[in-house]
Amino acid sequence: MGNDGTLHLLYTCPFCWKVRGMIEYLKLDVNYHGINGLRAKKELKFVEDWNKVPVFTDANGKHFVDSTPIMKHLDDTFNQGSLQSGSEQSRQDTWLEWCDSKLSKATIPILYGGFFSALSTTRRVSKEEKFGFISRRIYAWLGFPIMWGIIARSRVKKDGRSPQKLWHDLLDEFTSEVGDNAFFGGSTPDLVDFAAFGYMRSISPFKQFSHLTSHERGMAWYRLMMDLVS
Ligand SMILES: N[C@@H](CCC(=O)N[C@@H](CS)C(=O)NCC(=O)O)C(=O)O
Repeated sequence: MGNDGTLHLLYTCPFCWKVRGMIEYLKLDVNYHGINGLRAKKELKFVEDWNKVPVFTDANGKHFVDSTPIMKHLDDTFNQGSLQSGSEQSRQDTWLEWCDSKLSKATIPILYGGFFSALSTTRRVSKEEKFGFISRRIYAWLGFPIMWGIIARSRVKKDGRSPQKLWHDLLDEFTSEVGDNAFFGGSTPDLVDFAAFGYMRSISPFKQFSHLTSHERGMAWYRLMMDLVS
């Protein structure tokens, strides 16, 4: 365990990336424990009534679940809640909800929405994640038809836009709310910046990130965020 706690995660999970950005920004000493996604229920049975990642366990062994509440907890505990105090509360709540409902739904279409992109994503995920010998093979064979054939295709069809257009529209919406400021939070980032950043960053290990890099304003904000965590 790191001095500040442990994060159970999947390395390619967008919700986990939200929390990871905060951990890096706050320079916390947190141990990352990658789970086997096909055994999530079993691996997370130490938490009551919850079988999703991320799960944060603090230095006293107390568990925290759900990415946005975990981010708030980290900010309260290690940062005097300052990522939650700058902006008007209702604006921040509205946009946190926007990130969790809109950006979260855009990750699967861009990664799995096309036949070849789904194939390459599945291959990449099976390399990045901590699968066992058998589950890596199960994932490689079953992950692709499920993610592409069932989940992503129906989402893309329902939305009607190409996954790239969807991301560009969302980045237009987000960056116009950022306006002339550097960040959503103003001259410094707030919780919303870290939530949006996590979703966008979760695409970065994949080749489909190139569809996002053509969004100039989105990338200018993204680079500023990157500077804060690296
Ligand atoms: N609302 C949760 C969603 C987390 C979530 O859906 N995580 C996925 C991985 S990307 C998961 O653990 N799925 C495992 C399962 O549902 O069994 C959060 O923001 O943390």
